[in-house]
Amino acid sequence: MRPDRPVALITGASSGIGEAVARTLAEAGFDLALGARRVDRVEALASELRAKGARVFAAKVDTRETASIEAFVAAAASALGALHVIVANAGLARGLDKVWEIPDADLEAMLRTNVEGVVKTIRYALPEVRKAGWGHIIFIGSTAGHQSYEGGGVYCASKHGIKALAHALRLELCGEPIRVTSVDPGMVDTEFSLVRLKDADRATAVYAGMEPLRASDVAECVRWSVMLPERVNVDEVIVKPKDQASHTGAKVARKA
Ligand code: NDP
Ligand code: 8X3
Repeated sequence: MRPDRPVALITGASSGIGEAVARTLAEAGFDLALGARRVDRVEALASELRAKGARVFAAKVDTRETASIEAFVAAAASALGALHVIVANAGLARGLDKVWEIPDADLEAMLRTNVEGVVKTIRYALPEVRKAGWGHIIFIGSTAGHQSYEGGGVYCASKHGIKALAHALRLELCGEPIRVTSVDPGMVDTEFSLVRLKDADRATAVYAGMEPLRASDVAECVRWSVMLPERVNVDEVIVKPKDQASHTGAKVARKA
């Protein structure tokens, strides 16, 4: 049974979707464990949410580093007494290189963060969720996990990997009081494109003439999946802007 004040652990809570999920779940009565590398941002968010009544643990975590994830999860569980909902959100894309061109640094950053970091977050958090006796693992996948596009081979591979992990974990946890959901957005206006392209004008151009999702729209999908009755498991949510009809950018309605 869902506790009165469940605890949600969110990786990548310093911006975008992770930050929005933190705000939305705080509003819904959750306590929070928030982590990212830019700990100053996470601490500022934590102060704001504490002022609204949530108990919030905030700390630096680098999900490319095994020891960092292990320490973050252990400290969060110790500070808040339990972990129930795990939002494995930390992730990024780097560049638009073709498969044969991608620099090792970008290849490693994407696979270590988007796949290995997610596996290890679950590895360390799952025993705490099992101990708590009620929980939900939320993956933040992508439409890039459903359809690949040129220049996105490794990012798409990482998000296809998330889909595979979510499907496997759903099977593995069947019969336990732990639900598994993958929320897979299309274009969302966050820092994602700036991180990927390292150029403010190019990042802005990604969303030119169309209305992308807001991070809060994706957070609402997370909240909805978690708040549905216990008997319901939302396996997968594919959510795109009304202006985006294909999983890739191939069919996006843009005003001139
Ligand atoms: P942002 O760049 O705004 O946020 C990414 C978050 O991930 C930041 O909080 C960042 O924190 C964190 N992060 C990145 N690397 C690490 C790391 N090594 N350790 C810890 N935290 C890390 O982008 P979004 O909010 O859009 O991205 C969130 C997730 O949503 C990602 O998994 C992305 O793939 C996915 N997604 C995004 C879409 C979009 O169009 N925006 C669409 C579909 C999926 P910090 O840098 O402080 O460590
Ligand atoms: C982010 C969406 O289309 O840029 O996951 O890959 S896309």
